[in-house]
Amino acid sequence: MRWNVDDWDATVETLRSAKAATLACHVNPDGDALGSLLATHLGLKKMGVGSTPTWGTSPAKIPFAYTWIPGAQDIVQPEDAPAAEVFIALDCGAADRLGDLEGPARASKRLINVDHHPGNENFGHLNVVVPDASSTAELVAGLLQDAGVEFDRDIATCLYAGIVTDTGRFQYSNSTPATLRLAADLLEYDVPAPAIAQEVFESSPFAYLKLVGHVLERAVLHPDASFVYSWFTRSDLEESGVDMDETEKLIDLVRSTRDADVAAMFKEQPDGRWRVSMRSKSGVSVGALARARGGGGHELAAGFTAPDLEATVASLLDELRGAA
Ligand SMILES: [Mn+2]
Repeated sequence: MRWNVDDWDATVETLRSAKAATLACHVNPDGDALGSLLATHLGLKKMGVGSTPTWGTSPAKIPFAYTWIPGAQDIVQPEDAPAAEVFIALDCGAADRLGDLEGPARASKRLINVDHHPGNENFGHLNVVVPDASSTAELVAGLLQDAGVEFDRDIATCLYAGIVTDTGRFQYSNSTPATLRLAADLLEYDVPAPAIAQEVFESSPFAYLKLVGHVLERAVLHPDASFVYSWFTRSDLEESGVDMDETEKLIDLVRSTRDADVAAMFKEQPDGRWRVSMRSKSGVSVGALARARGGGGHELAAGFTAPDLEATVASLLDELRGAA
């Protein structure tokens, strides 16, 4: 084990001795959420543990870019998840990221929290929280290895999917030599890396391109704050036929301009509030900006929810101009 985590050995022991476990990643799952969820699930199955993978949105529907991921056929709806003695939360920076499953998670005898988000509240009975890890999948790889699980193509594929997405295809600063060595080891199991790249990064439905068009056309740049943002509404999604689950990467298009260090994407929620995703390329911690607004995340990638778009932009501009 590379990381110095107090609860590591107890977590490995719990994985080895559990009879049954319910597993959940965060709502609106991304590649790391799904990859770490299903790698853990497949690993537990191999150890003979009755494992149920899910997440707390009804219906829990796999995003189109991940329908190929091994273990997807085992995912159950959150209301059908059994009240197992062990509950494993994966890639959840806070307990409320479990959505509808926060209650069942807290009610379980043993709640294990495996995550790499800074500011994680250690909401589990056992906490494997490593902000230096590239991905939750990287932590799951270590836990499964220490639990004696032999990797196979399916497990390696899930782990690789988590790592390649959370590192931005090994481009972000969280990509350490150890991360790349692990990825190389995973490729030894015949992981279909080019096919994963194509499915995850180049498989947009045509309708998605139209939504991208709207979002980019609307983008607003504030050079004095080095800030760029854009937004989309519920009716944009309805008109384009794109699911909220499929909008995770819009922020990456907006952040790609050289004219801003900080980017935000405002996504209108069913209740009319805005889910705000933020990214930073500089010393500005969007994690701090998000936490100050009741959200959370990493220093360079974070999010929060706000009632009003204009007021939120104004308050972000105030802080960013102060920081500039
Ligand atoms: Mn992650």
